Amino acid sequence: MTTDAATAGPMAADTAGAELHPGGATSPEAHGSAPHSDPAVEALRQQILDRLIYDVGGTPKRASPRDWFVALALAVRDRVVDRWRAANAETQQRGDKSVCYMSLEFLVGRLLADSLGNMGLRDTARDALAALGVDLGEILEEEPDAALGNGGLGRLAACFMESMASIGVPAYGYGIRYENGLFRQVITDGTQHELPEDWLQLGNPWEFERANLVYHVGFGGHVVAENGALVWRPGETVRAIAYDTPAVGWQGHRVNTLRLWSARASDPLRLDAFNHGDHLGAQADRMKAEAISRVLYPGDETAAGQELRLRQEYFFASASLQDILRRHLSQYDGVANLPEKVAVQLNDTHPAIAVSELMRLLIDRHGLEWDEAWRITRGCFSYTNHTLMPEALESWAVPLMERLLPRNMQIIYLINAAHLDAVRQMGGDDALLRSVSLIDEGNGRRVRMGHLAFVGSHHVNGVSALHTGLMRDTVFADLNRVCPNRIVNKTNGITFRRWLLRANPALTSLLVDTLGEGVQSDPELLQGLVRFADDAGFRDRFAAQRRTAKERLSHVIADRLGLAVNPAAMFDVQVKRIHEYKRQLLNILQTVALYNDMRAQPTRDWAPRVKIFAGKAAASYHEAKLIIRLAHDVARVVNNDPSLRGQLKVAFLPNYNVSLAEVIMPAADLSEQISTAGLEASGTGNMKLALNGALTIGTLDGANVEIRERVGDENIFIFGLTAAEVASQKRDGWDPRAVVAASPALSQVLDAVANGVFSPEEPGRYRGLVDRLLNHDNFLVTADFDSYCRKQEEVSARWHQPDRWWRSAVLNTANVAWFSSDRTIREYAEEIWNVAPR
Ligand code: 26V
Repeated sequence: MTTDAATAGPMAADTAGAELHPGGATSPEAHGSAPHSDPAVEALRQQILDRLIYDVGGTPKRASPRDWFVALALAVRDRVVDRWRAANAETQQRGDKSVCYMSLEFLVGRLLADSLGNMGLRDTARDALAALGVDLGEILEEEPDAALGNGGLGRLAACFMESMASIGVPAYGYGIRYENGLFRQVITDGTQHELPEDWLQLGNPWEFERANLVYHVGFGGHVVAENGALVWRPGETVRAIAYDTPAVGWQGHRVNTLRLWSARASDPLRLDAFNHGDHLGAQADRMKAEAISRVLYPGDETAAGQELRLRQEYFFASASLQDILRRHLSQYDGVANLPEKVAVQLNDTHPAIAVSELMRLLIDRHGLEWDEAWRITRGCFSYTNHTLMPEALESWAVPLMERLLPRNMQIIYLINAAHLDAVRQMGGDDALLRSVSLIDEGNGRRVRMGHLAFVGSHHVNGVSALHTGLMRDTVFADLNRVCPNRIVNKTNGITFRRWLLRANPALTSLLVDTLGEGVQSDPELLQGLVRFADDAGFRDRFAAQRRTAKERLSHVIADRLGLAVNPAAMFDVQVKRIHEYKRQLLNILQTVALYNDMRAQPTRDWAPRVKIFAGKAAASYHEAKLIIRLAHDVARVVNNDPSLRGQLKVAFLPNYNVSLAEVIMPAADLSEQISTAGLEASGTGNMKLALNGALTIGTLDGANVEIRERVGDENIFIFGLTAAEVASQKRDGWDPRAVVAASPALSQVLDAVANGVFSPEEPGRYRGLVDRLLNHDNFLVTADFDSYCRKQEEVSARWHQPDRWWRSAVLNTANVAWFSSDRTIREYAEEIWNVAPR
């Protein structure tokens, strides 16, 4: 094993070519293209050619766009590697503290444009490729998205990796290298189907396989007493192999490491069985082991699915901690100073088993006493909570934990005993003890992973001010009482490099022209736009740049849906995972109400709108899939009704992912952030849309609250019940039928939906959906409907006053600099990690 993987070991594919051709440079004549006069362009052109010939094995004449993509990515990677080695060497030599961001999800998207942009190579690459007769824009489209995440939580981890590198926080991201990331969504007749996303099929030029960086992770077996010590004898061992991807910061300032684990069987082939003709059985162990890194979020409907998920969590937690300890001990004599050198952030409870695993490694492998191990463990960990929804709070059945992780289960019991003793000493009664226990006794005995993460951490954070307040007051109220001051807030952020500079080059060039180059590095300079909000000429330029983005999105809509939309219409956008609490249904029902109104008053001066939806539903989430179906059914009717004269269109774009988001965010006029108040922990799409100049229509939920504080009440459209009102209405009981009866518009909409106006071929398709609203309406769709529709009318009225609309839009862009993930990371670094950015 090496001391530091980024500075040692063979670099797999990329050095293979160099060995064949140590001289490196190829003569331009050999490939029939002339040298470029700009030396920087010429150097990159040469490097791309070398990579194409010696690594891809292609020739310029016959190279496919994919070949050029790989050649360019490898050429860029070479330059990144130099910075990477330098950054790692410096951190090690100075003994700086570093961050380990443990996350089962990293929703990275594409890396080429990001690396080029951050390395300042975008124009050079464009010219170098042009000299080879290749178009950079086309090449960028060749890269598949790395979709190793479900939604906001995974994308946050990716933004944080970019920000940590940009502001100079030494960091490793630890996760799993899933062979199949998030499924590809295909819609046929309005129904979602899930297809595997095979992002690694053609290889991945960004990663380095560290064949020499391997850890063993055990499962099952027994704990036995040997010479007075407890020893775990696992029944099965899986190998974890590291794959490293460089994470490049702004202007190549620092390069960190995303280290993802791939699972391999310890004993890939039972040769005896194979030779006896059992060809499949001989490989069964291999299949079982490798299933661990096969798919992101395996379906957990079945017991087998749940077990696989727990195996994933433990596999990556154990491998990552073994790696952290190995790196630490290569530099220091012991583990006593681990908390001074590493901060380990648990991204949600998915890595929470790391708490007991670090205890196990410190005690069983490194011979520490319990108290010292606990001091180190609590000194290292901190935990971020991303949802308070009860059905999303992770817990594992005790019998499963005992069978799969017997030693960890013993340690969890011991942690719990010490924790409950302390609470008892504080005078805690039985009710308090039951509520703060790591074991839920009421529910067939389950380990509460949120409690384990909370107790094992020095800080616990929520992701917006409102959400953190709700953590203190609701789900974690009792733990907060016994561990006061542990909960802190860290409002989420987004990386402006990806979500403004790269996604919206038209707007960025206007910002640079107006505010200077500095705005690219320092988002606080966006404040300077405030004084341009009342400048009609500037507002026109702002609207014109956004028009470019809207035309681009119109083309995507035409290509993918065969639907013509008017780029001059208001683009009203709701893009995010499909979930009942996010209330896409509320938006669709308002669309139907608007449709009814437009037909009833055809001569009114309607604000033309395109309702744009995108998002995936979990494969087994039937209600969410039905909402997708309804959106399509409504779209079919609305889009084909000539009486609307094109004033309303509905577009559901399939397969929402990071790359599609990069096209949508710059083109949105209206940002729909309409979750039931109290249920959206933060939201980050809300920040991306506001930054690009969309006005928000939203509830006082998650980070919307803080967006309003910054952009000002007159530049955001807030409606609906507050979190406190939602809680009291639920507590007091309420009757959705009475609410519907009191709203003629809603009654009409629900009648139409329930009676098959949008599904004439199956009139009863939405009967159940409407019945659920009338009988339960758990997400208060009916309760907020009228308030939402009134707010939408205000939105339309504002659209009719372009001066006011664009003034508000400019003020949104001007005032959201605080939502940069650089700010978020600085706060974590200072208040949680105690790491100094440099
Ligand atoms: C998952 C599930 C799955 C089971 C059914 C209910 C349910 C409800 C919520 C979730 C979300 C799990 C964690 C998550 O992704 N949270 C998101 O984290 C983002 C980054 O902090 C934040 O912006 C989003 O508001 C939050 O939903």
